[in-house]
Amino acid sequence: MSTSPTIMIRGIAVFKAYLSPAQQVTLLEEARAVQRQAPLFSPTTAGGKPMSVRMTSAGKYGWVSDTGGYRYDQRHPGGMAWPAIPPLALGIWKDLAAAAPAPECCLINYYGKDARMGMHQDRDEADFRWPVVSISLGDDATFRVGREERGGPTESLVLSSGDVLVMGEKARLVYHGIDRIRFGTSKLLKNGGRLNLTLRVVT
Ligand code: MD6
Ligand code: FE
Repeated sequence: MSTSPTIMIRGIAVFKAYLSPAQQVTLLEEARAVQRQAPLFSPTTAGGKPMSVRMTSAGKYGWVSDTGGYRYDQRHPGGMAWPAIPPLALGIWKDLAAAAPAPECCLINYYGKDARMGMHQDRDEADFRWPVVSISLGDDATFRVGREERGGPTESLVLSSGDVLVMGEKARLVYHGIDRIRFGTSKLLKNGGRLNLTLRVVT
């Protein structure tokens, strides 16, 4: 595994093709095992609209969003505790976030054909000294990056299966989102689409 970024974009370190095709298959199997225990669900925004992305989590905390607002919770909406974080994802965290404590959440987002994610900041965690590590599997997606304030010019890059990015330090609170996915560009997921795993320290 390489440890110097392929590119930096607004302080975000991007590691293209960090995972080999075989590692991508392993991580996908680990993510599927999480989904069997903690099925993907469709969160609603605090305003009550369904999000186009389906989600689940692994680790001590998972991210949930419903009409009561969004928060980290120790239970899946179905009432069960979250499964353990996939081992391959933990290994990536140890490589790329070596100075940080162990991650407490691995959020898994699934994007079908028309899913996207609006521009947002990740700021529900207690300590912004620790980075968010993000792993992409499956179809290509356009990742958009702004600045620490809403609005203004943005830059974008295409994330492909096996790419990893680290959003930390000065980039920890930049706005970012997923414009759209390029459905069918990868054969990794049998029915197409994209999985994104993000690892964080929550408390
Ligand atoms: C995604 N990623 O790639 C959405 N957040 O599907 C995120 O929202 C994200 O990639 C924080 C840090 C890295 C990320
Ligand atoms: Fe995010």
